[in-house]
Amino acid sequence: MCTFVGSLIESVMAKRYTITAALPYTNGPIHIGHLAGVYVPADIFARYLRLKGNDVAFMCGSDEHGVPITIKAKKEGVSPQNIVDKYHGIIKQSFEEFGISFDNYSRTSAKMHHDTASEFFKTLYDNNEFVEEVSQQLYDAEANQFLADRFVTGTCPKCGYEEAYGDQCESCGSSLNATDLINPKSAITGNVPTLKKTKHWFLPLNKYEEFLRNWILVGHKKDWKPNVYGQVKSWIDDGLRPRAVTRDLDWGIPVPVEGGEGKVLYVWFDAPIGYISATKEWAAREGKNWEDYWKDKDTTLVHFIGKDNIVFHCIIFPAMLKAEGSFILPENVPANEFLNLEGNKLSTSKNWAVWLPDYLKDFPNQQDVLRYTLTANAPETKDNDFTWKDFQARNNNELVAIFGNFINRVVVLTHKYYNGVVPNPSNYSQIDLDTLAELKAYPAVIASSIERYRFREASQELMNLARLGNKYLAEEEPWKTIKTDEARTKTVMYVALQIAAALAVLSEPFLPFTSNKLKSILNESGNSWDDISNEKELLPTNHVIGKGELLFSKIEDAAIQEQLDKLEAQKRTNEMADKTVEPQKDIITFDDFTKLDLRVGTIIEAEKMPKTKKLLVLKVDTGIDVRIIVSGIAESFSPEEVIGKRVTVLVNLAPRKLRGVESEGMILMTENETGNLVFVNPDKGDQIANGIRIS
Ligand code: B3M
Ligand code: ZN
Repeated sequence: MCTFVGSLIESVMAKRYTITAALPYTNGPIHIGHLAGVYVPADIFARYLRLKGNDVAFMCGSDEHGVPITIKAKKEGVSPQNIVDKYHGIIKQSFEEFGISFDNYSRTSAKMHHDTASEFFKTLYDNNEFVEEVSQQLYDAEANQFLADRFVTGTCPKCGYEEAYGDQCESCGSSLNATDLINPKSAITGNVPTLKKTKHWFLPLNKYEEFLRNWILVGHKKDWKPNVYGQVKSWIDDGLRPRAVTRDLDWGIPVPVEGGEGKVLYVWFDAPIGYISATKEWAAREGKNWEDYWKDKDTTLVHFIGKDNIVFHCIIFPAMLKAEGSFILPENVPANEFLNLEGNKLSTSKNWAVWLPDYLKDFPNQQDVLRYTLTANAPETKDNDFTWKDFQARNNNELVAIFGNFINRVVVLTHKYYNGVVPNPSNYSQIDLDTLAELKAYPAVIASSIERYRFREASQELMNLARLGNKYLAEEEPWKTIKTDEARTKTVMYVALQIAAALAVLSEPFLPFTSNKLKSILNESGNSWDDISNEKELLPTNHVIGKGELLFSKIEDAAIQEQLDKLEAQKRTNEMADKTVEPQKDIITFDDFTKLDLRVGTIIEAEKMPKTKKLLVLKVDTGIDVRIIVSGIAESFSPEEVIGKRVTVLVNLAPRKLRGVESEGMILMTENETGNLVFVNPDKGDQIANGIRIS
């Protein structure tokens, strides 16, 4: 009877969820920014919902159209298909190895997707939901190409950022039309574009303003993240305008209506439909009905994305779904902010990133360490920084020292005292009762954080449970009581084993590899999330646990230094690439040049100019005389450092007074690759006498 009611309640409570994670562009591998912003939180959410017995479709796939792919293909001199095939494989495999539990990872070049997106477009077209318009669009005559989206950059009319794209400003997040850009420039040739007439289909977003206002601004004021809500509000308050959903390109999904020849769907029209096609593909494979996941109002749809995708998921895609008419709308769009790396913005083009395939190679079998670090430090409410030192500290001080240490103690002692058999507890003391009560509260605490998309908080609660275990053992000291009170020791070990078993279940969304390992160590995988709060014994007396094995291992300084060195080398490469060589000055005559009297000299004395930061007063032997030269190098050199230095001196520069000291000449300086000042001194300077002329 009891079981019957229990399972009835459960089946009533189980819900259907469609969880989507932004489709990555297939123009490069996945990096930690993508993981922290989208895929790790989405995976935690999906795994948690499955553990709670819900029906979950967790969908993703490669975004294979759009300008980033075309640009990458042009750069590498291969076809776009070639690029997407390469990166689709790399991305899919690294997600799998990292334990992102997509139910389907599809791709937008799949026939199923082309058909689904075409059909979607046609439905809207047939229902007269588009406005067809011939308008002037930016055109690059040299490249013979209309310039939209990332083919054109220019100044954002909203915030003044100079590198805004034709469809979006990544600085302020505004969604733009290419013709909005101030000083547009072709990303292909660098030319200033001209205007040329072309026909396109526009989705009249203005028509949906009222609906969006009511649905989001009124309906989701309380439950959407403030960063998402705020962005949406500012766009709606600004007024929405019709938006072209077709493009004059040859890479993409052909526009399936009359007059659409030579045109393709805008990538942001087709990409979100990719969530639907991925679901269709999966449902066909699993014998399910895809429409249950997209058209049943009892299904909860949640989009996980990064903050630069908010407009597309909160305004454009919902307007498309609404226009189509038969689809549900997202219940939430928990977009994250950005993750930086060691203080600098992540950048694919500057190779400033930790790439997932590299991580998996450099830290084999340590997926959970990165998952944990990215969660504990997730950019949920503001941009955050990933540092290798923090990564090391999270591992060594939390995963190893708290979680791993607790499990290790429990397992080792259980083997030592009871040959791995769970002992029989006797009378509980107050601390046992309190500890068990605290344990039972954890599933609800962690669940509540996850359900409110607070994954950092949830991960810290999980760690707090391990802390509870450690504290309990430290206070009850079974290693001492074993000599004096066997019954007490049994009770303590029994309670500690229950905590270990709870950790095996509750860690699964965050640390799936660890959870599996722990379940096999404890020889128990049948407990559910809700069992922990119920009366069920998670590890009953006489259950035999498995062999011990370390869950985590310390990460040494050398491994961290290796990563830091890699980044340092990259930084230098970028600095060199960034250095723009100044243009040549106006031509001078030979006579002009011979006016300069340059001599080799030696600095023989040096002191700081009082009350200045920049100036050193140098006494220089020029071979002609010994004279005073005031030089602005004090921020780069101490007086001691420069004494004895061979230098090049412009000796016939008109003397001038600096802070009351007359300076007779100038020391020639330049900058090295890291931007530090260095002396221009004669090669083999030690063999050249002071006073020798340089000409
Ligand atoms: N391809 C990801 C990005 O902006 C973009 C997401 C599509 S989700 C439908 O990098
Ligand atoms: Zn802007």
